[in-house]
Amino acid sequence: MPELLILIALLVVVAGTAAFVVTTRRRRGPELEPPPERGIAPTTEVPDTVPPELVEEVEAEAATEAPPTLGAPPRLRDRLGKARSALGGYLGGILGRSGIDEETWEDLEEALLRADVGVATTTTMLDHLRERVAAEGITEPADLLVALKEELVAQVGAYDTSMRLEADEGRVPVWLIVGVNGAGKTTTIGKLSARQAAEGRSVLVAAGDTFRAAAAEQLETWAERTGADYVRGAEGGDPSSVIFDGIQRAKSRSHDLVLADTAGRLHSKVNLMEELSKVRRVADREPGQVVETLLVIDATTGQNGLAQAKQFAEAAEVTGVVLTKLDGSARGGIVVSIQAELGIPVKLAGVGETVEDLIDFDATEFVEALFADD
Ligand SMILES: Nc1nc2c(ncn2[C@@H]2O[C@H](COP(=O)(O)OP(=O)(O)O)[C@@H](O)[C@H]2O)c(=O)[nH]1
Ligand SMILES: [Mg+2]
Repeated sequence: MPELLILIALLVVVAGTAAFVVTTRRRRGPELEPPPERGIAPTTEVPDTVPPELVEEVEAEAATEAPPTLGAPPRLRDRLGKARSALGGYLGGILGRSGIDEETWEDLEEALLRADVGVATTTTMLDHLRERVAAEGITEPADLLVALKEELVAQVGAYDTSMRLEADEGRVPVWLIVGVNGAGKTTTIGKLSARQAAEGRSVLVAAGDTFRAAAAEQLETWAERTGADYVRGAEGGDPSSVIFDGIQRAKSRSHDLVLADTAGRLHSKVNLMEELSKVRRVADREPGQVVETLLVIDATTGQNGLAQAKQFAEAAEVTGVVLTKLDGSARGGIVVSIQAELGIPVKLAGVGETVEDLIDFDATEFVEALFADD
């Protein structure tokens, strides 16, 4: 009976499609699931005969129920309060003079050091600026500041700040997040996870900080909030295994990206840097591939952050820095010295504690924000 066969075939196709839809929805996590009572999208639900006022109502309601999107990121200059005031006073003094003299150079040096640019980088930059002033015949303090801005932008902007998302065929891209305790690793993972979800990627976060159970719980909360898949291990467990488990799960569920948290300190006597090297090796093993190793540095730790960066860069092949707490009492100049001395680009800046408070680092915007006088 051909009719019966066709009917059976149709039923199989319909059931298959329904099962596929159900599983894909599950994978997106509970937060992104549409409310159960509505079922289908409101635009298809509205019959042609519904009066226009009602259509508007339905659509307006639907808009508020849409999957979570991220608001616009804050502007750096609105958050960089302390960093600006560190420079501000000195720059005012320099501009107030009728020409460029030794005192001007001393003030500039003091301003850069106070802004946390660091001795080595400040010296190099000012030497270069002096040459330029001589060569270009700059005599006005205002022109000197313009030249200084240009030097800073050139120094800070000489790096590729893009984030890699592609891995080799069949491998899962991993972003490994490293840094000392309290720097803002877990918070940054939450922000990154939200951003990736908003861009349409499915993310798995792996709780590689097994030092405290609370750390895994904090990450779990972020995962739930941002609709990410999540893997954790036992407290005091092996961080490499947790991350490797996460990668395998991400592979089997076809996630687009693994964000791996790590500890800033350890239970065992194993050296933190040795442990991180191991974590990186394991995470880079098939099916995983570490495409970014992001070092999170608390900008308020000033030049101390530079010392940390040196250590981590040796252990974990750091590809970029996330500079957090630029909204706090940070003075910002650490950006310049990290890049100048280590050649590692600052790729992202944390400017607050909420999910939106992460911005792509941009050299021109940063320097303009530092010098802004409103
Ligand atoms: N003001 C501010 N606080 C931050 C920022 N990033 C993280 N924090 C806070 O710093 C503290 C430590 O962050 P956490 O992510 O737990 O650090 P972790 O130990 O490196 O994982 C928390 O209270 C965060 O809310 C930021 O960009 N600005
Ligand atoms: Mg943490």
